[in-house]
Amino acid sequence: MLEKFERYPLTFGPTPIEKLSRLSEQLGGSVAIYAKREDCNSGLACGGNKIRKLEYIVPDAVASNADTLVTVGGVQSNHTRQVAAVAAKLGMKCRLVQESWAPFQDAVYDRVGNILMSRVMGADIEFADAGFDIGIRESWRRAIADVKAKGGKPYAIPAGASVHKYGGLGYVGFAEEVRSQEAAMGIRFDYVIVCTVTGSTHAGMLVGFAKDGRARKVIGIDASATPRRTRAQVLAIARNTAALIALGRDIAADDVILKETYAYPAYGVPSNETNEAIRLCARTEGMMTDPVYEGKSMQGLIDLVRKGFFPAGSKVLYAHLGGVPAIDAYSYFYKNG
Ligand code: 5PA
Repeated sequence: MLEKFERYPLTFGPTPIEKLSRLSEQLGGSVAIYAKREDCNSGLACGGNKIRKLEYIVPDAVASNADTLVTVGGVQSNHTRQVAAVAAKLGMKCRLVQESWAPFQDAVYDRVGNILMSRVMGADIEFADAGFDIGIRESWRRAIADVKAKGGKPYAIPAGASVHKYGGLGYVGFAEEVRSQEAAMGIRFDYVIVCTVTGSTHAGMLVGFAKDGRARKVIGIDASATPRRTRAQVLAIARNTAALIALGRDIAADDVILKETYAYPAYGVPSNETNEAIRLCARTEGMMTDPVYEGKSMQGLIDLVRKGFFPAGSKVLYAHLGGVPAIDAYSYFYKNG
């Protein structure tokens, strides 16, 4: 599906699929849960889903002769950290705008985790006084203009690398990779669980799995708490990506399956249930998830299993998209484990 697109390798290769036997047993044993470890996909500053997306964006950045990658996210954005790592690897500069997306302040929220790494990797960081929003950001536009005004050549990467013409391609590749792993393992996954915020991870998967009729088996767990906008953005990116790769099939609004009830109390703030899910996964599998994204999709997965959403005998693939560095900025929640 992606043969005609240039890919700049930034990952180690196909990510491992691991069976989560103890978690599956703990949840009753009738559903087999597996994890695809996108959190272990690269040596670039802990990796994560943006590295897979950026493999299809970097060739365009290099071809444009840019000298500075410019992007935006929250203070503890995983995306901005991954862009900083890619810029370092390419020998480019990096300009990051960090907005106040999460209505939350642990003691050293703006010092540890992702932002710490971005600083160490040499990114030029500015804070902007704006709340959560998955759309095109004014602060980002200003930063791009500022780089230009100072004689630099910016390459613009939107929030989450999502609303970019090639933003959906990386996760089309994920679906292709899963298909070949399924063939090697002699199994077929009935569902894929994905955390959804800016939308291109879900959108790419949806397009990739549409090829074998599984678009609606991709279950997005909203962590944005603005699900109407997230749903619309997933659909727009999926349609754009389907056209780009000449999928030969329309993507319908109903193809976007998004569970909207796990993002409370707000983007960037874990609920008690999120934290219980993080602990259960950590204590049964030694697999860490974060309070902003993957902890919420883990919460959704656990709740859906407990509710009987997946028929007995189902094989469910949880896409672990990374994000663990942010947990350092939430130490207050976990001071007793
Ligand atoms: C993020 C996003 P999408 O934005 O592609 O929907 O992915 C959601 C997601 N899991 C899931 C992790 C660990 C993520 O980091 N992170 C954003 C960031 O700024 O870090 C783009 C929001």
